[in-house]
Order: sequence, then C-alpha cells, then structure tokens
Amino acid sequence: MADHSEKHVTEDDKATPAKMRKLESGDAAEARDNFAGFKLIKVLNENTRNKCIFVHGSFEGSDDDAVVLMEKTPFDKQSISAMLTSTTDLKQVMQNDIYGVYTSSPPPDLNGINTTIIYPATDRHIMKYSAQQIYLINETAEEYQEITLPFIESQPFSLQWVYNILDKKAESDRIIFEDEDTDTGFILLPDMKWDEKLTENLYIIGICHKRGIRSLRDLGREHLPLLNNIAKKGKEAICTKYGVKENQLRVYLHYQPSYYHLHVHFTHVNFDAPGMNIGKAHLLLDVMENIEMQSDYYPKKTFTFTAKEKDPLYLKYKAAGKM
Ligand code: G7M
Repeated sequence: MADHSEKHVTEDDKATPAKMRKLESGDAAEARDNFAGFKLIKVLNENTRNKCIFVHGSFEGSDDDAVVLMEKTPFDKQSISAMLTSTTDLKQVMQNDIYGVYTSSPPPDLNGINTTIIYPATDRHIMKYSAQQIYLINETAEEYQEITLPFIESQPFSLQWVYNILDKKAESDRIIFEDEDTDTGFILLPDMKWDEKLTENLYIIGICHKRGIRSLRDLGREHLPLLNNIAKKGKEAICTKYGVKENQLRVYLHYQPSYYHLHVHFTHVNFDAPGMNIGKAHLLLDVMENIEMQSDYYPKKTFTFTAKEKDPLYLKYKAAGKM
C-alpha cells in the first residue's frame, strides 16, 4: 500500500503564492478577536432547521478567500436560569390577551455562536460549503481503482491539519485521550464542529497514528486490532470524561471521507449530526464484523455514496460516462 504520509498540495491550494506559504508552514493561523474588515462576498448555503449559515468572504488587506461557518448552539440547561434575569433585554413583538411574543437578547457569554473560520480557503472549501444538487454514485472495486484512487492521489484535501494534531503542533490542549502505539494507536479529540459545551451534540474524532490508510476501502483483517482499539478505548475515554455511556455513542466512518487519513467519528445518539446519513456513514462495529467475515470485504465492495454536483470526484465519474 502506498504511503500517503507526505504532504500533498492540491491545485486549489496553489491558487496564490500567499496560500502556498501559509499551507506549507504547517503552523496554525493566528487567532482573531473580531470580524473587523471582513467583506462578505456570498452566502454559500444556509439551513434554517440546523440554524447554520456558510459564507464566503475576505479579510481587509488580503487577496485570500475566507469561508466562515456559523451555527447557533443548543440551549444549555445549566445556564438557563442565568439567562432569565434582568441581564436579558426583551423587545416586544406583539401582545394579544395573555400571549406576549418577544425578541430576547441574552448577554453575549450566554449567547455564543459556534464559528469556524477557514482562512485562507481554497476553491475546494468554497465548493464544499456551497449549496448544490446531490447525486448517488455506485463505485465498484474496479471503478475505485480506475477513477477514485487516481483522483485521491492527484488532489486530496490537504492533510496538514491531521498531521498537526498527530505531531502535537495544533490542538494538543484539546486531546482527550492518546494511545501512542504506531500500529494501533490514535488521538481522540473534539471535532472542530463541537464547542464542547453540551454532551447532547457531542462530536469527537479518533485519528489513527498510522499513516497511509486512506479510508474504509483500504481496510482488511490486519487493521482489526487498530479498529478494536479505537472502538474500545475511544468509548471508555469519552465515558470517563463526559459521562456519555457506550450505548449512547454512535461510532462510524465516512465513505467518501473529506480527508483520506483514517479517522472515526463519535457522536451522541440524540444528535442529528451532519454526515450521519445512509450513503455516508458506516458503523464501526458493522465494519469490524464485515471484515471478520471476509477480510477483503471493503476492497471488493461496491460502495454507494453521495456527491455534490461540483465535487471533482462526481465530475470524474461524469466524464467517465458513469453518471
Ligand atoms: O468526512 P470526514 O470523515 O473526512 O470528516 C472529517 C471530520 O474532521 C469532520 O467532522 C470535520 O469537522 C473534522 N475536522 C476537519 N478539520 C479541518 C478539523 C480540524 O482542523 N480540527 C478538528 N478537531 N476537526 C476537524
């Protein structure tokens, strides 16, 4: 199996020299205090049900693109009494008999919005977060070899953020658990989508130390000790730190993943997490059972997965006359 540990710089990453410099450094970008000088270019997508919005913009004095992901967070039962005090301003919208409707403005510290800034963002980030028609692709083992694998090898999303975590260059203060074994070890930490405030929307990822396992497609019997280890120790560590029991955790892998370095998703069973749908999520226990029954189950399987209309992989399948 090819080793993918070296850093890939995609064509999109190469868009400007500034982007190259920042992406090659491997350092985390500087923290920002506010959105001063931010110019909104376009709302890429919004979802009223999930109360999130994704926008494309830029920061003053920079030619680089930025993608900002904002999501209103669930209510915290612990802080609701602090919210129902004189510190929360009420503006009346209407009153009818005993029914009063208001817009309330709680103090900022009780009213945070989970915000991710991707900067500098590549064209692929802008595409990834744009509203698009979705299609299903059936990928046979042969099509994986002929279309998907060459695509992954030619332009994966940069794995720099993954290597920063594994090398303790970023997010090391957020590590929940680590097993350092080079074959079966992994790092467990909050997914960037989770603000760690409430366990109701708990979202944690386990990233394996071993490099070169791109996805589910690469898994066989030799990986069972790694998968068992992530399943067992990951769940134990989450239970110890957050009190969420094993039978309240959904543990799965994505196919296709966005990032081709093996990682496992842990989410709270009550949470309707993005990317949990059929055509994307594969339960880790099912994966292990399938491999136990047949070691080359995943290399041989026909996968059905969802892809967006501007996704370069979808375009490859279309160009090959498969769509
Ligand atoms: O779809 P895929 O299985 O590749 O999911 C990758 C996961 O990694 C997503 O749930 C992302 O939210 C998460 N993620 C992506 N980035 C860039 C980061 C990051 O820099 N830090 C953390 N903690 N999670 C990330």
